[in-house]
Amino acid sequence: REGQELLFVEEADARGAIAPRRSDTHKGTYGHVLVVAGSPGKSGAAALSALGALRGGAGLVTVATRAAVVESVLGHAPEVMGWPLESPGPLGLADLEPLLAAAEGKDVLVVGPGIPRGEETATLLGELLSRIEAPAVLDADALNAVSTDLSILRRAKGPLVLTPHPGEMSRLAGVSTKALQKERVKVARDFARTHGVTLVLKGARTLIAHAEGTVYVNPTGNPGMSTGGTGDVLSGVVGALLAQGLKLPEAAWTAVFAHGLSGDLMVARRGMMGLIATDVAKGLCQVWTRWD
Ligand code: NPW
Ligand code: AMP
Ligand code: MG
Repeated sequence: REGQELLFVEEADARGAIAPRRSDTHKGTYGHVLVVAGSPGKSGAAALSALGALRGGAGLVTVATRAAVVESVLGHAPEVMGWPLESPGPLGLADLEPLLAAAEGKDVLVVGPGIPRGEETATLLGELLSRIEAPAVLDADALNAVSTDLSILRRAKGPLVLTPHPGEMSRLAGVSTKALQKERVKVARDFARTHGVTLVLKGARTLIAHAEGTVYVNPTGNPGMSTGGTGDVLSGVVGALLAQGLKLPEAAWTAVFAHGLSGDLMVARRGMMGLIATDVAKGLCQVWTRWD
Protein backbone atom coordinates (compact mmCIF):
# COMPACT_ATOMS: atom_id res chain seq x y z
CA ARG A 1 0.00 0.00 0.00
CA GLU A 2 1.09 3.57 -0.60
CA GLY A 3 3.17 4.82 2.31
CA GLN A 4 3.75 1.28 3.59
CA GLU A 5 6.60 0.18 1.32
CA LEU A 6 9.57 -1.73 2.68
CA LEU A 7 12.50 -1.50 0.26
CA PHE A 8 15.92 -3.16 0.40
CA VAL A 9 18.86 -0.93 -0.47
CA GLU A 10 21.06 -2.49 -3.16
CA GLU A 11 24.64 -1.58 -3.94
CA ALA A 12 23.72 -0.38 -7.44
CA ASP A 13 21.24 2.12 -5.92
CA ALA A 14 23.76 3.53 -3.45
CA ARG A 15 26.47 3.68 -6.08
CA GLY A 16 24.09 5.33 -8.53
CA ALA A 17 23.26 8.07 -6.01
CA ILE A 18 26.85 9.35 -6.05
CA ALA A 19 27.49 11.50 -9.12
CA PRO A 20 31.00 11.44 -10.66
CA ARG A 21 32.92 14.66 -9.98
CA ARG A 22 33.15 17.10 -12.87
CA SER A 23 36.64 18.41 -13.56
CA ASP A 24 35.70 22.10 -13.29
CA THR A 25 34.68 21.95 -9.61
CA HIS A 26 36.25 23.15 -6.35
CA LYS A 27 35.81 22.58 -2.60
CA GLY A 28 32.88 24.99 -2.51
CA THR A 29 31.02 22.68 -4.87
CA TYR A 30 31.00 19.87 -2.30
CA GLY A 31 29.56 21.76 0.61
CA HIS A 32 30.60 22.92 4.07
CA VAL A 33 29.56 20.80 7.06
CA LEU A 34 29.37 22.27 10.56
CA VAL A 35 29.85 19.59 13.20
CA VAL A 36 28.69 20.60 16.69
CA ALA A 37 30.23 17.89 18.84
CA GLY A 38 32.73 16.92 21.52
CA SER A 39 33.48 17.92 25.11
CA PRO A 40 36.32 17.35 27.55
CA GLY A 41 36.82 13.56 27.62
CA LYS A 42 34.81 13.13 24.40
CA SER A 43 36.79 15.15 21.89
CA GLY A 44 37.16 11.86 20.00
CA ALA A 45 33.45 11.85 19.14
CA ALA A 46 33.88 15.21 17.39
CA ALA A 47 37.00 14.04 15.58
CA LEU A 48 35.29 10.85 14.37
CA SER A 49 32.23 12.72 13.12
CA ALA A 50 34.49 15.21 11.32
CA LEU A 51 36.52 12.35 9.80
CA GLY A 52 33.28 10.77 8.59
CA ALA A 53 32.36 14.07 6.92
CA LEU A 54 35.81 14.46 5.34
CA ARG A 55 36.01 10.87 4.08
CA GLY A 56 32.40 11.22 2.99
CA GLY A 57 33.57 13.85 0.51
CA ALA A 58 32.51 17.16 2.08
CA GLY A 59 34.41 20.11 0.61
CA LEU A 60 34.98 21.75 4.01
CA VAL A 61 34.40 20.70 7.61
CA THR A 62 34.27 22.99 10.66
CA VAL A 63 33.91 21.67 14.21
CA ALA A 64 32.26 23.89 16.83
CA THR A 65 33.23 22.61 20.27
CA ARG A 66 34.31 23.68 23.74
CA ALA A 67 37.46 25.83 23.45
CA ALA A 68 39.39 23.45 25.73
CA VAL A 69 39.17 20.60 23.20
CA VAL A 70 39.41 22.37 19.83
CA GLU A 71 43.12 21.68 19.41
CA SER A 72 42.69 18.06 20.39
CA VAL A 73 40.04 17.62 17.67
CA LEU A 74 42.27 19.29 15.07
CA GLY A 75 45.13 17.03 16.17
CA HIS A 76 43.22 14.10 14.69
CA ALA A 77 42.54 15.85 11.39
CA PRO A 78 44.44 18.94 10.27
CA GLU A 79 41.94 19.32 7.41
CA VAL A 80 39.27 20.38 9.92
CA MET A 81 38.69 23.97 11.00
CA GLY A 82 37.87 24.72 14.63
CA TRP A 83 35.18 27.06 16.00
CA PRO A 84 35.80 27.45 19.73
CA LEU A 85 32.76 27.83 21.99
CA GLU A 86 34.07 29.85 24.90
CA SER A 87 31.47 29.37 27.64
CA PRO A 88 32.23 26.60 30.16
CA GLY A 89 30.20 23.56 31.22
CA PRO A 90 27.18 22.02 29.49
CA LEU A 91 25.75 23.45 26.26
CA GLY A 92 23.13 26.14 26.92
CA LEU A 93 21.64 29.37 25.69
CA ALA A 94 24.97 31.17 26.16
CA ASP A 95 26.14 29.15 23.14
CA LEU A 96 23.25 30.21 20.89
CA GLU A 97 24.77 33.33 19.31
CA PRO A 98 28.20 31.71 18.73
CA LEU A 99 26.50 28.70 17.13
CA LEU A 100 24.27 30.85 14.91
CA ALA A 101 27.42 32.66 13.77
CA ALA A 102 29.18 29.34 13.15
CA ALA A 103 26.20 28.07 11.12
CA GLU A 104 26.27 31.02 8.75
CA GLY A 105 27.19 29.89 5.25
CA LYS A 106 27.22 26.20 6.19
CA ASP A 107 25.27 23.74 4.05
CA VAL A 108 24.55 21.14 6.75
CA LEU A 109 24.75 20.84 10.54
CA VAL A 110 25.68 17.64 12.36
CA VAL A 111 24.85 17.98 16.04
CA GLY A 112 25.33 15.74 19.01
CA PRO A 113 28.27 13.29 19.20
CA GLY A 114 29.84 13.70 22.63
CA ILE A 115 28.31 17.13 23.36
CA PRO A 116 28.26 18.26 26.98
CA ARG A 117 24.82 17.38 28.43
CA GLY A 118 22.86 19.79 30.55
CA GLU A 119 19.39 20.96 31.42
CA GLU A 120 19.59 23.80 28.90
CA THR A 121 20.81 21.64 26.01
CA ALA A 122 17.28 20.98 24.72
CA THR A 123 16.38 24.69 24.92
CA LEU A 124 19.51 25.61 23.00
CA LEU A 125 18.91 22.94 20.36
CA GLY A 126 15.28 24.02 19.89
CA GLU A 127 16.26 27.66 19.42
CA LEU A 128 19.13 26.81 17.08
CA LEU A 129 17.09 24.54 14.82
CA SER A 130 14.16 26.97 14.72
CA ARG A 131 16.45 29.59 13.18
CA ILE A 132 18.45 27.54 10.68
CA GLU A 133 17.24 26.53 7.23
CA ALA A 134 20.04 24.10 6.40
CA PRO A 135 19.38 20.39 6.95
CA ALA A 136 20.56 19.01 10.28
CA VAL A 137 21.70 15.55 11.33
CA LEU A 138 20.94 14.88 15.00
CA ASP A 139 22.86 12.11 16.76
CA ALA A 140 23.77 10.87 20.23
CA ASP A 141 23.32 13.50 22.95
CA ALA A 142 21.33 15.80 20.64
CA LEU A 143 18.82 12.93 20.46
CA ASN A 144 18.79 12.62 24.24
CA ALA A 145 17.97 16.34 24.39
CA VAL A 146 15.16 15.89 21.82
CA SER A 147 13.76 13.04 23.96
CA THR A 148 13.03 15.58 26.70
CA ASP A 149 11.12 17.88 24.32
CA LEU A 150 9.85 16.40 21.05
CA SER A 151 8.42 19.79 19.98
CA ILE A 152 12.00 20.66 18.94
CA LEU A 153 11.36 18.55 15.83
CA ARG A 154 8.23 20.41 14.80
CA ARG A 155 9.81 23.83 15.37
CA ALA A 156 12.85 23.09 13.19
CA LYS A 157 13.03 25.17 10.00
CA GLY A 158 15.13 22.78 7.92
CA PRO A 159 14.85 19.04 7.19
CA LEU A 160 16.06 16.73 9.96
CA VAL A 161 17.78 13.36 9.95
CA LEU A 162 17.87 11.52 13.29
CA THR A 163 20.36 8.67 13.72
CA PRO A 164 19.54 6.84 16.98
CA HIS A 165 20.88 3.48 18.11
CA PRO A 166 18.23 1.35 19.84
CA GLY A 167 19.07 2.81 23.27
CA GLU A 168 18.53 6.36 21.97
CA MET A 169 15.43 5.30 20.02
CA SER A 170 13.86 3.82 23.13
CA ARG A 171 14.24 7.22 24.84
CA LEU A 172 12.81 9.05 21.81
CA ALA A 173 9.81 6.77 21.34
CA GLY A 174 9.21 6.07 25.04
CA VAL A 175 9.32 2.28 24.63
CA SER A 176 11.73 -0.27 26.09
CA THR A 177 14.68 -1.33 23.94
CA LYS A 178 13.32 -4.89 23.98
CA ALA A 179 9.85 -3.89 22.76
CA LEU A 180 11.39 -1.61 20.17
CA GLN A 181 13.60 -4.34 18.73
CA LYS A 182 10.54 -6.55 18.20
CA GLU A 183 8.80 -3.90 16.10
CA ARG A 184 11.64 -1.94 14.56
CA VAL A 185 9.90 -1.20 11.26
CA LYS A 186 6.69 0.00 12.87
CA VAL A 187 8.40 2.17 15.50
CA ALA A 188 10.72 3.77 12.93
CA ARG A 189 7.93 4.39 10.41
CA ASP A 190 5.52 5.82 12.98
CA PHE A 191 8.14 8.13 14.45
CA ALA A 192 9.30 9.44 11.06
CA ARG A 193 5.70 10.07 9.96
CA THR A 194 4.50 11.65 13.17
CA HIS A 195 7.42 14.04 13.42
CA GLY A 196 8.12 14.63 9.73
CA VAL A 197 11.77 13.55 9.89
CA THR A 198 14.07 10.99 8.29
CA LEU A 199 14.79 8.41 10.98
CA VAL A 200 17.83 6.13 10.82
CA LEU A 201 17.37 3.33 13.35
CA LYS A 202 20.83 1.79 13.66
CA GLY A 203 21.99 -1.72 14.47
CA ALA A 204 22.09 -4.99 12.51
CA ARG A 205 19.96 -4.18 9.42
CA THR A 206 19.71 -0.45 9.98
CA LEU A 207 16.35 1.00 8.91
CA ILE A 208 15.91 4.34 7.18
CA ALA A 209 12.35 5.61 7.56
CA HIS A 210 11.19 8.48 5.41
CA ALA A 211 8.56 10.93 6.63
CA GLU A 212 6.27 9.81 3.83
CA GLY A 213 6.16 6.24 5.12
CA THR A 214 8.65 4.27 3.01
CA VAL A 215 11.17 2.29 5.05
CA TYR A 216 14.52 1.21 3.57
CA VAL A 217 16.41 -1.79 4.94
CA ASN A 218 20.21 -1.67 4.80
CA PRO A 219 22.07 -4.96 4.20
CA THR A 220 25.66 -3.86 4.97
CA GLY A 221 27.55 -3.76 8.26
CA ASN A 222 28.64 -6.40 10.78
CA PRO A 223 29.16 -6.91 14.53
CA GLY A 224 32.80 -5.82 14.19
CA MET A 225 31.23 -2.35 14.06
CA SER A 226 29.86 -2.79 17.59
CA THR A 227 32.64 -0.61 18.96
CA GLY A 228 32.69 2.96 20.31
CA GLY A 229 32.60 5.76 17.77
CA THR A 230 31.30 4.01 14.64
CA GLY A 231 27.99 5.87 14.98
CA ASP A 232 29.85 9.17 15.30
CA VAL A 233 31.51 8.44 11.94
CA LEU A 234 28.10 7.75 10.36
CA SER A 235 26.70 11.12 11.45
CA GLY A 236 29.51 12.83 9.51
CA VAL A 237 28.95 10.71 6.40
CA VAL A 238 25.24 11.56 6.31
CA GLY A 239 26.17 15.25 6.68
CA ALA A 240 28.73 15.02 3.87
CA LEU A 241 26.30 13.49 1.37
CA LEU A 242 23.68 16.13 2.19
CA ALA A 243 26.34 18.82 1.75
CA GLN A 244 27.10 17.40 -1.70
CA GLY A 245 23.50 17.89 -2.70
CA LEU A 246 21.95 14.45 -2.29
CA LYS A 247 18.31 14.71 -1.28
CA LEU A 248 16.46 12.90 1.49
CA PRO A 249 15.93 10.07 2.06
CA GLU A 250 18.53 9.06 -0.58
CA ALA A 251 21.38 10.83 1.26
CA ALA A 252 20.58 8.86 4.41
CA TRP A 253 20.31 5.38 2.89
CA THR A 254 23.35 5.93 0.67
CA ALA A 255 25.44 7.02 3.69
CA VAL A 256 24.24 4.06 5.77
CA PHE A 257 25.01 1.62 2.95
CA ALA A 258 28.50 3.07 2.33
CA HIS A 259 29.34 3.18 6.06
CA GLY A 260 28.31 -0.47 6.50
CA LEU A 261 30.16 -1.54 3.35
CA SER A 262 33.26 0.23 4.67
CA GLY A 263 32.90 -1.83 7.86
CA ASP A 264 32.54 -5.02 5.79
CA LEU A 265 35.60 -4.29 3.63
CA MET A 266 37.74 -3.29 6.63
CA VAL A 267 36.74 -6.23 8.80
CA ALA A 268 38.37 -8.48 6.21
CA ARG A 269 41.70 -6.80 7.11
CA ARG A 270 41.27 -6.06 10.80
CA GLY A 271 39.09 -8.92 12.00
CA MET A 272 35.82 -8.57 13.92
CA MET A 273 37.69 -7.91 17.15
CA GLY A 274 40.31 -5.56 15.74
CA LEU A 275 38.03 -3.19 13.80
CA ILE A 276 37.77 0.30 15.31
CA ALA A 277 35.85 3.42 14.32
CA THR A 278 38.79 5.16 12.62
CA ASP A 279 39.06 2.09 10.34
CA VAL A 280 35.43 2.62 9.31
CA ALA A 281 36.21 6.23 8.37
CA LYS A 282 39.31 5.15 6.41
CA GLY A 283 37.49 2.26 4.77
CA LEU A 284 35.18 4.69 3.02
CA CYS A 285 38.08 5.24 0.60
CA GLN A 286 37.73 1.60 -0.46
CA VAL A 287 34.02 2.08 -1.02
CA TRP A 288 34.59 5.11 -3.23
CA THR A 289 37.36 3.40 -5.27
CA ARG A 290 35.11 0.37 -5.72
CA TRP A 291 32.38 2.69 -7.03
CA ASP A 292 34.63 4.89 -9.22
P1 NPW B 1 22.71 -2.18 26.79
O1 NPW B 1 24.17 -1.80 27.00
O2 NPW B 1 22.56 -3.41 25.98
O3 NPW B 1 21.91 -2.16 28.01
P2 NPW B 1 24.22 5.64 25.45
P3 NPW B 1 26.71 5.85 23.96
C1 NPW B 1 21.87 0.68 24.25
C2 NPW B 1 29.75 9.52 22.67
N1 NPW B 1 30.87 8.63 22.30
N2 NPW B 1 21.04 -2.78 20.47
C3 NPW B 1 22.71 0.05 25.32
O4 NPW B 1 22.02 -1.00 25.86
C4 NPW B 1 28.49 9.44 21.86
O5 NPW B 1 28.54 10.23 20.68
C5 NPW B 1 32.09 9.15 22.40
C6 NPW B 1 20.50 -2.68 21.70
C7 NPW B 1 22.89 1.14 26.34
O6 NPW B 1 21.81 1.15 27.25
C8 NPW B 1 27.49 9.99 22.86
O7 NPW B 1 27.52 11.40 22.84
C9 NPW B 1 33.23 8.48 22.05
N3 NPW B 1 20.83 -1.71 22.58
C10 NPW B 1 28.01 9.51 24.21
O8 NPW B 1 29.38 9.17 23.99
C11 NPW B 1 33.17 7.05 21.65
C12 NPW B 1 21.73 -0.83 22.24
O9 NPW B 1 22.13 2.07 24.37
C13 NPW B 1 22.80 2.37 25.59
C14 NPW B 1 22.34 -0.88 20.98
C15 NPW B 1 27.27 8.32 24.76
O10 NPW B 1 26.99 7.38 23.74
C16 NPW B 1 31.91 6.40 22.16
C17 NPW B 1 24.16 3.01 25.33
O11 NPW B 1 23.92 4.22 24.76
C18 NPW B 1 30.65 7.23 21.91
O12 NPW B 1 30.27 7.21 20.54
C19 NPW B 1 21.97 -1.90 20.07
N4 NPW B 1 22.50 -2.00 18.83
N5 NPW B 1 23.21 0.17 20.88
C20 NPW B 1 34.54 9.19 22.05
N6 NPW B 1 35.63 8.52 21.67
O13 NPW B 1 34.58 10.35 22.39
C21 NPW B 1 23.14 0.81 22.06
N7 NPW B 1 22.23 0.24 22.89
O14 NPW B 1 23.98 5.59 26.91
O15 NPW B 1 23.43 6.62 24.68
O16 NPW B 1 25.79 5.80 25.26
O17 NPW B 1 26.02 5.38 22.75
O18 NPW B 1 27.95 5.15 24.32
P1 AMP C 1 26.66 3.89 17.72
O1 AMP C 1 26.06 2.89 18.66
O2 AMP C 1 25.96 5.19 17.69
O3 AMP C 1 28.14 4.05 17.89
O4 AMP C 1 26.47 3.29 16.24
C1 AMP C 1 26.99 2.02 15.91
C2 AMP C 1 27.12 1.87 14.40
O5 AMP C 1 27.64 0.57 14.09
C3 AMP C 1 25.79 1.97 13.67
O6 AMP C 1 25.97 2.47 12.37
C4 AMP C 1 25.35 0.50 13.64
O7 AMP C 1 24.42 0.23 12.61
C5 AMP C 1 26.67 -0.21 13.40
N1 AMP C 1 26.61 -1.56 14.01
C6 AMP C 1 26.83 -1.87 15.28
N2 AMP C 1 26.64 -3.19 15.48
C7 AMP C 1 26.28 -3.72 14.28
C8 AMP C 1 25.91 -5.04 13.83
N3 AMP C 1 25.90 -6.08 14.67
N4 AMP C 1 25.59 -5.20 12.53
C9 AMP C 1 25.61 -4.15 11.68
N5 AMP C 1 25.95 -2.89 12.05
C10 AMP C 1 26.26 -2.68 13.33
MG1 MG D 1 26.35 6.90 18.85
